[in-house]
Amino acid sequence: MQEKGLPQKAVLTELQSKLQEDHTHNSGKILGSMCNAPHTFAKQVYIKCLEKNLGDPGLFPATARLEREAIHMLGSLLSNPTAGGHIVSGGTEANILAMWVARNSNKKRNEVIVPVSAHISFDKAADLLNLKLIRVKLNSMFQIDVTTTKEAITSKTVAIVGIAGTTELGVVDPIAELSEIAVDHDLYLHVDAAFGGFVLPFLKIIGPSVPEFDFGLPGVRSITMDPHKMGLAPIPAGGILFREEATMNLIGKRVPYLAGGATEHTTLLGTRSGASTVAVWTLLKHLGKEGYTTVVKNCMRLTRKLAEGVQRISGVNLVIPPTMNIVGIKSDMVKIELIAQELRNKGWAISLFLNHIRIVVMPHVKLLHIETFLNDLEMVMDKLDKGRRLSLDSSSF
Ligand code: 0PR
Repeated sequence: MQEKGLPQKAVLTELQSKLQEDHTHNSGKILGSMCNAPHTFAKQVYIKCLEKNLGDPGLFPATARLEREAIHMLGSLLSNPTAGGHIVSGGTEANILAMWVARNSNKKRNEVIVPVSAHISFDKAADLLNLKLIRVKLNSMFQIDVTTTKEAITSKTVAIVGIAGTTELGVVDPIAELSEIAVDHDLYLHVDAAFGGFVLPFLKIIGPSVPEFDFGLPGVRSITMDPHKMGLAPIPAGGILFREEATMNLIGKRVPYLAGGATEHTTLLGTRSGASTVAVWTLLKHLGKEGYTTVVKNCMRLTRKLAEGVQRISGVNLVIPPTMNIVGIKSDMVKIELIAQELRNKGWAISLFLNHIRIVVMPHVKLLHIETFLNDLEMVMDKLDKGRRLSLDSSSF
């Protein structure tokens, strides 16, 4: 650190030039992220609330009340307006909290059944909490295989995890069937709807055939649902909801000395952002079901455009028809890594999984971006196809 501070103007100039390298959501080039440019209104309230610390709720009782109201609003979207929970730092913390509660519900057991599609946060949770993940294969629709799930249950099983909107493909596991299994075997069922939580309730309003995934199913004990993904909230804003508020006591730690008075922490973090909670509350109030339904409707319209466009390009295809605004693109003609590299060379920030490229059609993605991407994909496939033919021709000599 330098001895003497610089004037604000000089620091800003340096900062601006250093930040130029970063991608921006508004460029439309980010097609592989589940995050967004936050909603303008949320940003306005966020910066007004930066001093609020929910780690000491006695100092900020009004903000703590807003957190409860936000959780109740989210709970009502998930068929349980009396759910307990927190606005946390993200889906990772939410999933860790759920696994922590599950483990403490029966400390004699340590096995958690997860689909192989489970997000990496469950590996982190298992590592931290000394849990053993039992990974279950997927069926042909990329959902957790129910028969294998039943077979995986042992006297050590403490919980099952189902995903409502997988990271790779946006697939929804058969949560209703998992719920039955959980009830039959008295197991904890956690649903990771980090992405799908802000999509499925609104898809249901648009069209009828949306699979059940929430507290309406008796076995579901907790749900992750992230405002900083499809909820348009500024980072950090994850959501963890428990069917019964009291369940959180299983991980409660009393902090006696706080300035606002003794409190029980039921989150991983101590000091934590009240601004995030206020921003989430504000957006839920401002957008309402109608606003979020419009957001999801637009994303799905563009998702269909993208899916149709991909199917028209020779050499690539869809992994499966998209359930929500996540599209998996595969190729039987050339290695997927080559396609990804060519697209990245053209500036597209896409995600590469083992056998497919993932596009997440977030609200910052517009029609022009989809059209430009499809053009580029077509050009890339032409180029790679020509290269492939040339190498086939030369190898026939
Ligand atoms: N659960 C699911 C189903 C997820 O897809 C994710 C993150 C999480 C939990 C964890 O959420 P946090 O990242 O909030 O802790 N899924 C995104 C992904 O892996 C995260 C992400 C977001 C990655 C933006 C890249 C990016 O640019 O794709």
